[in-house]
Amino acid sequence: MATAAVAGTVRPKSFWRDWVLTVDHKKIGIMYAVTGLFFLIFGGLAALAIRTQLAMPGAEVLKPDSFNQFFTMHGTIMIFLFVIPMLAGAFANYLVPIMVGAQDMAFPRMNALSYWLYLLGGIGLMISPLLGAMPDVGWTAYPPYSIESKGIGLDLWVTGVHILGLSSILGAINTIVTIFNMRAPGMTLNRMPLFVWAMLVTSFIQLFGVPALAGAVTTLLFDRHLGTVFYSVAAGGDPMLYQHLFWFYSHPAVYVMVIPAMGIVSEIIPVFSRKPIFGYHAIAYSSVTIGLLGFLVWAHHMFVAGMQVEAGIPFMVTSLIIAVPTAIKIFNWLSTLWKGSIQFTTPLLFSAFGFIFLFAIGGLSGLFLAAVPIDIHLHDTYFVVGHFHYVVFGGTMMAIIAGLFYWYPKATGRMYNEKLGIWTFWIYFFGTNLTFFPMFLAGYLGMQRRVYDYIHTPEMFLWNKLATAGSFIIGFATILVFYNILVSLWKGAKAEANPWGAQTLEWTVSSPPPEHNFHEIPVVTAYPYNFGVSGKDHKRFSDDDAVRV
Ligand code: HEM
Ligand SMILES: [Cu+2]
Repeated sequence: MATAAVAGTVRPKSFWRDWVLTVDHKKIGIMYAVTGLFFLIFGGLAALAIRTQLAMPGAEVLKPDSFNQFFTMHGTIMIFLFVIPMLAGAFANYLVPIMVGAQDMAFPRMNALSYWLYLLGGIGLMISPLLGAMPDVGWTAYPPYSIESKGIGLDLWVTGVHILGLSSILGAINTIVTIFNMRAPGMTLNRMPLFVWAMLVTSFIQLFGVPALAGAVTTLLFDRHLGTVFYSVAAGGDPMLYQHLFWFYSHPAVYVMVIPAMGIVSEIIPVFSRKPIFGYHAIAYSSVTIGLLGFLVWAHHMFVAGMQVEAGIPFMVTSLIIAVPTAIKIFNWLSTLWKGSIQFTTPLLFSAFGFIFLFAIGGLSGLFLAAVPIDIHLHDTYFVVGHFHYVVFGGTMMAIIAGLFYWYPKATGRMYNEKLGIWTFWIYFFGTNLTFFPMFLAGYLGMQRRVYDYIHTPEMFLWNKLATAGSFIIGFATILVFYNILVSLWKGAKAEANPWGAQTLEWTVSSPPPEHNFHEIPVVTAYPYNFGVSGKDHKRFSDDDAVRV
């Protein structure tokens, strides 16, 4: 055929054209993933440095000032450069268009712009170590200290956060428009995969939340350099204002990290239990509920910041109420697993044991912190550090790894090493509990967070040793993930289009999918979790009785 002959003579695209100038959502998704994983290395090394310093009382691995800089960089990198870009950038980009049956994002060029802004903001944040001026204010950058703290590092931090925020907003708009306008015929809202629902909610959170953060850090910059007094008490300003603005974004931001993770788990569990997901609508709408309630709880971070105790009570109530939609999801996943024909693959282990179990501990410990009287004791202790790491590490990180392995065959056209994946999971699971559970105990005993040493409190020695040992086990498990991903690129068996027998649209095209995903736009006729295996109890969930909307 003439066209084929012509096509055959076209020179292969250069790396520059193929990747740097690409507007293909799948390539941009992969770029986000590679960049995010690259930043994870630095965030992880900073964590190990902090933990090494805390391994034994009286250690002097880091100088006290560098210790502050390291936990600042650790928190900032993990949240702004790894978890959020990984979920809202990598997974959303790769999956949302193809899952709704579209050929690309609604605005492909803007999508590329989002990625490049992310990289630029990331460089802004990461360059300060090279300039010898790392910020030391914690990832929250509270004034008044953040106004007095000297050095260009913090200014770069503010600028970086600002650029990242812009990137997020553009990405959010793109995702929302893609979901509302680009769905294939038959893909009604109630037939959308649950991951897509999750990204819809998450994108709205970004859209409404990020401007508050941008306002907070910009006024901070003004106070530092332009002589404004937003946060200066002496001149009539109020540092509490910063905390309100900051947490108005940053509490919902934890849902930006957790709702997509829940979306990933909701995709994986039905596939490997071979059962329709239990309570599809409940899971979808509980994401919406969590997204809305998430904006009504911010002051639970400020119970002891000088606020009236009574003012905390409504925030305590809303915080506790969030447990309801969260628990709904957990029970739905467990009901889906119940009597399923479960295949214990790596993604299932990371979702079911990893995410559900560890996130449940994280969530339950959050209830203690949400209760004003208990928080007065636990605030700013290692109990808090244990709590949020069970959520972000035990929960979000587990889901990210589950998702990486689950969609690995789709994105690369290769299978990963399952045996190694399963080992990796158990090592992670052990390491995570060994690292973060002792933090609850140390915190309960009164160990403050962000302390450099604890030499006068012998009851904390053991817990810190265990936590540090655990963190190195986590580090080792992370190396195994990288190893598996990289080696399988060369050595992995070729992946079929649908190795898991899943029913969402991305599995109907080749692995990896062609440019523009679908040669012919698919027509969707059913909802994507109609599994059923004969001879099992759950056979009653056959195609006929399954939810069809
Ligand atoms: C190997 C895994 C990890 C270890 C050992 C670890 C350890 C630590 C330690 C010891 C601290 C200092 C405690 C404090 O600030 O009070 C800390 C802070 C923090 N970590 Fe992690 N972490 C890990 C993974 C993560 C991940 C995946 C995230 C994702 C969001 C994360 C987010 C944070 C944040 C936000 C802070 C607060 C930083 C600040 O106060 O400026 N960590 N972590
Ligand atoms: Cu919060």
